[in-house]
Amino acid sequence: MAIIEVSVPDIGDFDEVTVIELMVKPGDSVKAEQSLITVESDKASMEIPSSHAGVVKELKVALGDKVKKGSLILMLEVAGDAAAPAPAPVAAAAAPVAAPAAAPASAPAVAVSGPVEVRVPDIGDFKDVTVIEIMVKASDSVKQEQSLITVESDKASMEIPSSAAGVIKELKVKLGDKVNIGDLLAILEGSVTTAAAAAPTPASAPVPAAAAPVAAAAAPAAALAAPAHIPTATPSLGLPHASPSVRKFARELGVPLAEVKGSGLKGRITDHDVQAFTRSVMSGAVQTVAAQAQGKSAGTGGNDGAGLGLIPWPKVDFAKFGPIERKEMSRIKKISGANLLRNAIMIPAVTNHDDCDITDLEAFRVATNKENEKSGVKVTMLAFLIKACVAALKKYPEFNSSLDGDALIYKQYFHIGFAADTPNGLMVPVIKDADKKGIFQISTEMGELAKKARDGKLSPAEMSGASFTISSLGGIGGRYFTPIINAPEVAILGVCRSTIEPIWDGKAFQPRLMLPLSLTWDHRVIDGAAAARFNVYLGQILGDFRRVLL
Ligand code: CAO
Repeated sequence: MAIIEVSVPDIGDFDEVTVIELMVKPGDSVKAEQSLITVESDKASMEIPSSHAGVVKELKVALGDKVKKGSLILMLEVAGDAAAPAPAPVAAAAAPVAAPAAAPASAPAVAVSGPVEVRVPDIGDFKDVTVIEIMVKASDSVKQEQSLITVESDKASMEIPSSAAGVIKELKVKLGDKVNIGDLLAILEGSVTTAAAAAPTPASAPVPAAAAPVAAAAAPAAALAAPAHIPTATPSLGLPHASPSVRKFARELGVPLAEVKGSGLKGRITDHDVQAFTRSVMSGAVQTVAAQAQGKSAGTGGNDGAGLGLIPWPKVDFAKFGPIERKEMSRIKKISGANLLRNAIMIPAVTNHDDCDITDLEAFRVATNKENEKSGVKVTMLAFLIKACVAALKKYPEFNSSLDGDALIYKQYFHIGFAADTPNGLMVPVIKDADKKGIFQISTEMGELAKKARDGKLSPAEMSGASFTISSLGGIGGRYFTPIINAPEVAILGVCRSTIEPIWDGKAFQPRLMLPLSLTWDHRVIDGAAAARFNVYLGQILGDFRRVLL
């Protein structure tokens, strides 16, 4: 083991840069080339990597410190004696960095008129850097050396300035584009002033890259790719203050950096800030602007319907009309409400109503329950409905499918959800593999799941995986209703209270027990005729279960 010093390597023309981020702390194990600190000039930020692998013993810089080539960053404990000459600065071993060329601001300017191409200047070893910010737009007047875009490699970001003054006629890059030396950025027009070295050319002839006012990166190390430094007066607009690695981290997580509050020096966003933001979003404490906008358009956030182009939700001072009490909705109601609204809005749903004769089935159910009184298991109508639906789903498989883009996923399992009314709101437990279970087992499981639902003890697994859902209001009453499909399912069966009806048998009216069915289906997947057939078949089975055997 040996202790070595890790110092700032050659960072080219960067005279003094500010330490804006400490990426390691004492006790951390670091790999060779791992970034240790981020430093920043007025136009660029860069990460300084470790020259060796080892364990950080002591940090020798603090946030806000000014450092330059040779400044001690930290003491590192490294294995073996390869690094035995501990005090020797390791800058040489550290990847060298770009040496910016002389800023051309000093170059004499010449005035020309006509279109001029602005191209990516010599940015040293930077290849395929990504455009992460566009600071100007067509018809903007720009000064010579005004920053036009920001590009980013995996370790550094830099602003690319205009090589000339003029009015932007056309921008030739967009966010996310990869650019290289010589790529066309913009076409300027009007009275264009450009550096004398950069002979202004018509649009057809590119401005020579050499003339562009940026750094000529001298060193090849990709790990410490240093940004070109161009001292211009225009500040960076709008881009959140964060190092390239933090920006990359945020991109990977899909975190909108502009919404993250930085806790670092001068409000700089650190990776901890990104993590904390992600945690807040996941816990529901914070909503991203995009989610808010989406929520609004789905009516879950602002509820103003603006996203759908609707007039705003009415805001009424109810207290003006009489006494009121405001009560927060339960968490389950809020969650199910958001889901129901999305499903109601997004699914072109149609509901078919029908009645089926369950006179014999109900007689059978009552007799079965009588016979099995002692077993403690009560056979319910809903259990028969589940079995009948499984038979209908087998016959009409598109009802047991889900949309996946332009394709349909046909499920070969039959997991049936059933809506359960609970004090906290609507829940949908799922009977898994209902095709493989008998009426007794289904009745027992339903009883257990319904109790768990009421007690708020259903696990997420017990509520997921349904391929079709039944919502039964039979125990309560009503005639028909229009249930909302439980996406990504494509159909749902609503059942209401059965009543004795006079049914014409061809000779006379007979008192029959009729069960009202309401089948809602997704018209993107199912046609009206198929829905009618499904209901008819379901009714036939409920009328005579022997048909399942046919
Ligand atoms: N017609 C007539 N009577 C019916 C019936 C029907 N379709 N369905 C059930 N019944 C009767 C039962 O026979 C039982 O009568 P007895 O007490 O005399 O035996 C009574 O109604 C109560 O049944 P139940 O509710 O205990 O059992 P279930 O299987 O019908 O329902 C469950 C269980 C969990 C689905 C139910 O309790 C429930 O929560 N239903 C509400 C579902 C809901 O909210 N849907 C709307 C969703 S959309 O907002």
